[in-house]
Amino acid sequence: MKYKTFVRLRMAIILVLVVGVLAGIISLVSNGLQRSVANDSASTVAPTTAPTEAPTAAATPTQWLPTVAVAPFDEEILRTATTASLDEGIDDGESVKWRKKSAQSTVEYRCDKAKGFTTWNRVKIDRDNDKKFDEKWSITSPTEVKRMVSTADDGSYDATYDLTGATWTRR
Ligand SMILES: [Ca+2]
Repeated sequence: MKYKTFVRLRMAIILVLVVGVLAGIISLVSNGLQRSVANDSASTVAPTTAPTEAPTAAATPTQWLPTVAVAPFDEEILRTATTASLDEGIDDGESVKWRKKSAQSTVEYRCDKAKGFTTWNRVKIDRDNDKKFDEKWSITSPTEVKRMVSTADDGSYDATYDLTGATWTRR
């Protein structure tokens, strides 16, 4: 190696070392400053981690278990069926029909006068307004109710429940 080259190399190494040391000092000083600033404002700094977003709950499939609690909507229907006047409906001589439609569902109450009933004795419920009744209820008395369910909402009533207190019990 020529002496000139050696000198250049040595100078380069020294330069790199000096720059490195300077850079180190600068970074230490600035870190120290930042830390003291951070300490001063630590109490006001909000956590930066965003709360983990809960996975979107999929629509809970209706579970047609051996027993199903009487839902508030069911209670409302039972209450209406056992207390509402027949004057609410349209009398065709044979039966009285009363259709209550909301944005979510349609409930159809019937009183089969020709069969001797004087109160709403049948209810048909379309829970999703797809024009197919999900359920058909037969109400013999406020405590004696048979509930037939089309679990697939396809017009086939494949599950039957009886009202037992605050519970539907599957047959
Ligand atoms: Ca339906």
